[in-house]
Amino acid sequence: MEASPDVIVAIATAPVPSGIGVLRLSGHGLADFCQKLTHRSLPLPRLASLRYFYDCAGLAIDQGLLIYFSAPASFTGEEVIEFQTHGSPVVLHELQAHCLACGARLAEPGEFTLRAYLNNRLDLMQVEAVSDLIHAESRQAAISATRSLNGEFRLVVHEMINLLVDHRVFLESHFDFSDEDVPDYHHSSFVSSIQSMISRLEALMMGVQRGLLLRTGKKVVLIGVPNVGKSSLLNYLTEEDHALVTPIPGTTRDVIKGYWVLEGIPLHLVDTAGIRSTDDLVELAGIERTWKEASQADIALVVVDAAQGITADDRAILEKLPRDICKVLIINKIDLFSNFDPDMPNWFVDEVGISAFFCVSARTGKGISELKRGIMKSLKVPDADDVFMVSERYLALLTRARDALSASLSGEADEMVAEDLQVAQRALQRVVGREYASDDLLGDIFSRFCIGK
Ligand SMILES: Nc1nc2c(ncn2[C@@H]2O[C@H](COP(=O)(O)OP(=O)(O)OP(=O)(O)O)[C@@H](O)[C@H]2O)c(=O)[nH]1
Ligand SMILES: [Mg+2]
Repeated sequence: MEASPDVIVAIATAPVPSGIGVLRLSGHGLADFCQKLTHRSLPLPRLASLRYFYDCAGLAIDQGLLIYFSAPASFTGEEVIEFQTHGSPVVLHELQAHCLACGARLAEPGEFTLRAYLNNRLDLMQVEAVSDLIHAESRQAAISATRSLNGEFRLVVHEMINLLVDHRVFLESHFDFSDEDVPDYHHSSFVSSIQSMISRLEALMMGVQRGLLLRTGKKVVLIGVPNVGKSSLLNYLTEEDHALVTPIPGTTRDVIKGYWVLEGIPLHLVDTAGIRSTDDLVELAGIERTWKEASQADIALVVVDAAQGITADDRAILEKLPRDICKVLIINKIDLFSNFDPDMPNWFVDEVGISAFFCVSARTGKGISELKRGIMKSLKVPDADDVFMVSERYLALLTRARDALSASLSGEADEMVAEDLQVAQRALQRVVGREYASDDLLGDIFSRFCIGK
């Protein structure tokens, strides 16, 4: 991907009737576009100017605000014009058509941000933060993305690179002037400096892991025999009437997905067809899907009916679930008893491999807050003070840097220590650097964007 001198245009807002809509142009020589679309010259940069906007036929189609940004003080680093129209998709399309007729071309997804990157307005981490912010599914995810966009993460990494450079300079001078009076490098201040860098890296890694959890969330599947209240629980937890609930066993036949944000963490909750032996082809196909969903889940909520107790069929489900997923047993319908006692011996918990069990009622909500706390615990949220919304790639680089620093502490010769420090520095430079970004990587990152960004 290379910078192109074309003027690009895109509708930056969602294509639905709304309060305002924004059409964005970026490139050079935008005075001509301004003249043709508004019949007036460019206003002063960064000042909102009230204008009529004209279509290809020269008719005023809307009146709104025009803001001009001169290069390089704009999002893309080029000249940019934003037309703020009334949010009519028709108006926006007509104005876009006029821009195309004046020689602009339609922007590719993410092309505005790509230009910002190519013109050094944003580094790669900030580019990804823009994408994360757009796709943020919770308030915490948005706040974290904004912090990455502001470069807080980058700042910490830069600080560490500078420290490593200092250490390397010191070591190199040791090689060059080894006959002279340069103090031994393996002194305690080196060890404590590297140890503190390792701790800072580990804190960063925790922050990134927490950010990843906030961004991607976890998949939680509700599974069990028919009629135990899986769909009722889906509806209760998501506070939406997603799934049909009836007293007829086998009501749910397909996979039903609900979105649930638990303490800022997006959970993709999946209700499934109840598992039983049946000749009904539709139900069988549904049950096949249940197992497929379970095989991809992070957590399985295995639901049983308090009135039935744990049956052989329930046990069979627990045993058939993949070993590596977290299994939480939910005993539902406890409202049917005045004082429900689960009578769950420890040996049973161990034998069926569940991490916890909860007694709840999807009808009255009893026990649900304990269940929520239990699910939070199963999510193993990394305990980080800072949350960084950066891509998973950075986690691997931070890990490499951390490992190289740990190795440097046991390096026997100065040359080996120097080499470890260099590996760590390179890994950190790749976190913040531009020079290592291959075309493939850029393509990957920018393809996640929407048109107009
Ligand atoms: N008393 C009581 N009834 C419940 C509770 N949860 C669900 N039910 C009832 O149990 C019946 C089955 O509930 P569903 O949520 O459809 O059960 P399901 O596990 O999704 O069933 P299938 O889709 O057939 O697998 C319905 O009549 C619900 O009203 C509960 O906590 N207490
Ligand atoms: Mg159901």
